[in-house]
Amino acid sequence: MGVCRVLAKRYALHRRIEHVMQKTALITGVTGQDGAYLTQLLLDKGYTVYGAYRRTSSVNFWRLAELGLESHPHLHLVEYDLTDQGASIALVQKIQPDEIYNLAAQSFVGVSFEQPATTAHITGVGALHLLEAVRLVNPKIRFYQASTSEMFGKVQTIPQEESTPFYPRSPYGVAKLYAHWMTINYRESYGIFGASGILFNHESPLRGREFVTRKITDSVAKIRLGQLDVLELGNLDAKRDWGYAEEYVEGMWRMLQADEPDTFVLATNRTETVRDFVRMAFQGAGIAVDFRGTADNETAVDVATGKTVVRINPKFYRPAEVELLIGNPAKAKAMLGWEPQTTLEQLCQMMVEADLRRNQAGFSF
Ligand code: NDP
Ligand code: GDR
Repeated sequence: MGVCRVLAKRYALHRRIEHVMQKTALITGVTGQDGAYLTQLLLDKGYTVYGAYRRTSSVNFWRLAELGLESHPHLHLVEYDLTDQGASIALVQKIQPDEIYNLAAQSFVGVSFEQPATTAHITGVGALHLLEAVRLVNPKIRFYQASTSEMFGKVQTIPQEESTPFYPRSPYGVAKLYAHWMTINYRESYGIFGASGILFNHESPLRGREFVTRKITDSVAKIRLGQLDVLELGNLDAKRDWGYAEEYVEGMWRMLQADEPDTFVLATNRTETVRDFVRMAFQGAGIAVDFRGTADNETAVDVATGKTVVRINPKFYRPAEVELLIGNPAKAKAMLGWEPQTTLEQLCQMMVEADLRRNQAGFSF
């Protein structure tokens, strides 16, 4: 009887410690690529996660569903729009999170030229709304801002690192730069733990189909399966530093576990052209392609059949382009122990295989 009571007491104490140690996180942009992977990571670590999504006529949780998280008992999906200051304060007040990951954004560079003001409101001022909520509700809440290599834009030095000067080339890049500096300003003005992750492009089978890597792997899969004839693209010469999204969300989490708030670059330190990625994706689907012609007349031809499988459509060009990105993640490695593991070849293969599977099943988001 005595032993039982001691064990019961010990169990209760253990549960109390567990409860104290169990953290609560708010993730904005939970329906996006990074939101899904970060939700998975934090749930695996025992967090209670509040995933914020905005109201639309048909909200889509397909990424959470793919990861099997949609009905996880510790995931609470809450409706929230980043552009609403009052709603930001109310949400933070209600949830009282230990950590906030601000992943919500109008994140498509191309669209930011068509909708610069919407992009500024969501991607720029939206971050300020959350920072204000942290300042007013509880300045001890740790805040992560999803900054981007697009802030480097017209690059001045190679590779880009935390101290490289910024020169954004799109309304999206400008809006993100505002949010980045506001995060630093709240860190310096109010002592808020505001971390800014300058993340280079990161991709995965959960990437949206409007972004070039997934557009390519999805189209290559369709061409392989006879569901599409030609893939139309814009600038094939653009060079990007592409990493694997699941690894990058781990970097976000590490930034919020550090002793001090800081700014970190996450990247692979390798850059390839869009053309290289196209070749790699076709190869992953068992198709060898040959590029012919130049500029607007460039095409890629299936070597086995002689059919044109890629052509240029100038409508995918941008008014101002970011030509070359390559990041140096040395600071993240030294201070956070973060390093990319997956090669671009592995990442591309993973995406092609996922898209072959989905398109074969007649289902692709
Ligand atoms: P996604 O485009 O996949 O996700 C963006 C998310 O923001 C979606 O959940 C979207 O919701 C949500 N959102 C958009 N507008 C609002 C709004 N007004 N209120 C609330 N939520 C909103 O982006 P990623 O997951 O790829 O990226 C995550 C973050 O990291 C973004 O901020 C992006 O700009 C940034 N980033 C991304 C990089 C990358 O390579 N992936 C690199 C560097 C930075 P809905 O589903 O309704 O559209
Ligand atoms: P990016 O990604 O603009 O780098 O922003 P995206 O995949 O859209 O473009 C990469 C490069 O490919 C060129 N490109 C095309 N792009 C698209 N989307 N569609 C095409 O048909 C096409 N053809 C060529 C683009 O011109 C560009 O040079 C992404 C987003 O996730 C941002 O939110 C994030 O901040 C940055 O990565 C880092």
